Amino acid sequence: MTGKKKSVHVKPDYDAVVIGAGFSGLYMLHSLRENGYSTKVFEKADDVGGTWYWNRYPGARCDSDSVYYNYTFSEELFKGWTWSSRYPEQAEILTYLNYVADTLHLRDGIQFNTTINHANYNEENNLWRIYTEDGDSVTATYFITAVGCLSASNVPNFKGLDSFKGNWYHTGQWPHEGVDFTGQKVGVIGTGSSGVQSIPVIAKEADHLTVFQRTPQYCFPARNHPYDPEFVKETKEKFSQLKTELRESHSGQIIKSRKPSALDDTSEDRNKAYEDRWQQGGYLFIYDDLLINEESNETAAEFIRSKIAETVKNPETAQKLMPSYHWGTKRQILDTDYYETYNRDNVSLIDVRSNPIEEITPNGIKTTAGEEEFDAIVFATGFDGMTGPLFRMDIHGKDGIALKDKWEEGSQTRTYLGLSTNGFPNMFMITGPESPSVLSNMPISIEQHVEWITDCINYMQKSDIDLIEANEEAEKEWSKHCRDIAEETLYTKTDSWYMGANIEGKARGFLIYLGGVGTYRKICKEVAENGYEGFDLISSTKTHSYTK
Ligand code: NA7
Repeated sequence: MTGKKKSVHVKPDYDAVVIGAGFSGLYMLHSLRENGYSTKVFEKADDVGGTWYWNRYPGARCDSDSVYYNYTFSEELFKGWTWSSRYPEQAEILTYLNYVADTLHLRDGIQFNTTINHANYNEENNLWRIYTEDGDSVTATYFITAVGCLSASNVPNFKGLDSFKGNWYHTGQWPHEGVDFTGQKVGVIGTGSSGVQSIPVIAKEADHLTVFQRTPQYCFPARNHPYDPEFVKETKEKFSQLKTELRESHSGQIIKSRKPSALDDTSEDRNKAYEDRWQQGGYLFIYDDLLINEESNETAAEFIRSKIAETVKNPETAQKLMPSYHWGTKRQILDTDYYETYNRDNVSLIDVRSNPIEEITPNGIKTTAGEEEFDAIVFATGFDGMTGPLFRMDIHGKDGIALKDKWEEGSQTRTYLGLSTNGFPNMFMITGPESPSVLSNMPISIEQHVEWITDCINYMQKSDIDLIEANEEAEKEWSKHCRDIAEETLYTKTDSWYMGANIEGKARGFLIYLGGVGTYRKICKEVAENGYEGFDLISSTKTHSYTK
């Protein structure tokens, strides 16, 4: 729908304000600048990097193949960088993002050390006012969130945490100077990706490590290895082809040799295929129906359980480590020596499902099985995913409605394409809820959003449109579509942060579009080609500072 509206003409401080200077914010800044828009980025940290700035815990590394885990919008950038290995460590990825920021001269557009704690849409002026924690504010026509999906750390509200006399850390806010656990008794709570990556490394250093596990995980070996220079050379040579393949693929990665169903193979052939992948390392995507068909899924689950039994020497510990939920319906984890770590004399495992944590005491952690003393506690307890980082910014749209209230009322997050939400005009979310986001290769999904948003703003400027707002009906349909697809899979049968289930009181619902990166790209493209179908577009005579 296109309409007209009267608004008071106030020139904003910036065309666009972007929050966050990780993968999303850096490219958004570059793209808007390239198109002539005055843009300001606010970043809480003192440098670029986002997720890769904060997550410095021991063992932190990428679990996407690094040659796909980078920007593809610039051939020059792509060819100017060489990854050392298949799954590089956090420090290397952070260096990559610094390389991008420096090559594209982005730093002068970013205000570091600045937390945004409020953003307010002013209907009369059709402007966003964005407030810093210090009380300063700026105005912008477009408000763009590039805050990542996993940036709001979750430290569970354990009784007595304040009384703990030792040091405690959350994996997502790790001290820059590192932590030396030598000679210490350490407790790690949580066995998601962060716990599984850090546990083997901490175990080597600590005097004793106790792992507090609530849900056991299906881990698959990463078998990280340095890249063969010939492979790197070939990858660079076929840049254009690779870029197209990644963008049109299902998950934003190149995944080889899939078969339709695990049940089409004999159990011998299937186990051989699983065994080959186990030896080779990487994700267990061998059959297309693993996340759809319970029987197929169980074949993968059972294979990993058999590997746990084979690897972990103490049968009682092995039993505790065996998951029973549907394989792959929580975040899949690639590990390095995770199960092997439980064979060490200095590592023990407490199942907090049977023996819940009662409180943190001055000296350690007390479960229903007793108290254990620690010098340090590591919370590998994850994040308030997807919506958490947005809620922490206290965003208010039309009629002063808070995004949190909108999404929590009726217990439902609702977006149109994961890019926009009704009642919040001229606000765009990069990798927002109900887009492919965390179930895709993030940089590829980020690029698609950044390019779509830039095209949309260009369209608005050229067509003299001042305001774009997701239509309520289109939003309802999109949300329903996302949920309908999710219901066809096994994902919704498991409590996970994909479902908002890890945070007490959080609205439940599957927060990711599962139709695939390539399909999603096509849908977004068609929406744009059809004059931004599903959005209300409003124009007035307002002047703007478009400079190209
Ligand atoms: P995750 O995947 O959310 O893992 C958090 C872990 O912490 C998980 O094992 C949780 O158990 C556990 N947890 C959370 N709260 C508690 C309490 N109260 N008591 C005991 N255990 C608890 O976060 P990660 O940081 O590991 O990974 C997140 C993403 O970051 C990952 O996908 C990577 O992309 C990087 P649960 O399974 O909920 O029972």
